[in-house]
Amino acid sequence: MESQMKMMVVFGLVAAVFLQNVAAQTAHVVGDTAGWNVPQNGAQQYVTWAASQTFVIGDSLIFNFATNAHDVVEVPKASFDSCSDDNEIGSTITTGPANVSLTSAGDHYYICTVGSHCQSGQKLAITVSSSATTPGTSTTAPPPSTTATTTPGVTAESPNSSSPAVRTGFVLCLLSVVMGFFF
Ligand SMILES: [Cu+2]
Repeated sequence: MESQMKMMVVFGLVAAVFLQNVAAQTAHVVGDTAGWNVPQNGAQQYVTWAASQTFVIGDSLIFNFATNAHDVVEVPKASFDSCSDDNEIGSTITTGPANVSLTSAGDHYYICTVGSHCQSGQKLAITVSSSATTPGTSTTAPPPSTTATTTPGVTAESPNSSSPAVRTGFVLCLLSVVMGFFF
């Protein structure tokens, strides 16, 4: 009975770590409750929405719309500005709701090509950053400074690549302490 409790504690710790990593990926519901539609108040609606979000590689966009009423097409900036589907990136998504994964950093532009929806403001521009620049990890960067002072070139890389490894190491250490304590 007691050993079951111990196992529960260990599994709980492992689960907590996994959840922490999963939580780093965010599904952004485009337009929130308004969904992916012709905005009531023009293009500013999606500009305002995008400004309220932080997009990171690994996140996803969820476009909520009725199939065939709208579509989603990623286009280059020039096409976004002119509401044309020239040089379309990938394929047109016509089935809603649609889940679009953000797999590369930089600016991404999405429009609806149905009727004059884009001209009426159904267009979305977002900027995706690499996961290394998330606020949560950058604030914990100082520790590497002890070794970084002599190797400036390596400084930029070490927080990015080592933070998951450091976390894993910490957890393994914690687990071994817990295991040693209980068993
Ligand atoms: Cu539309």
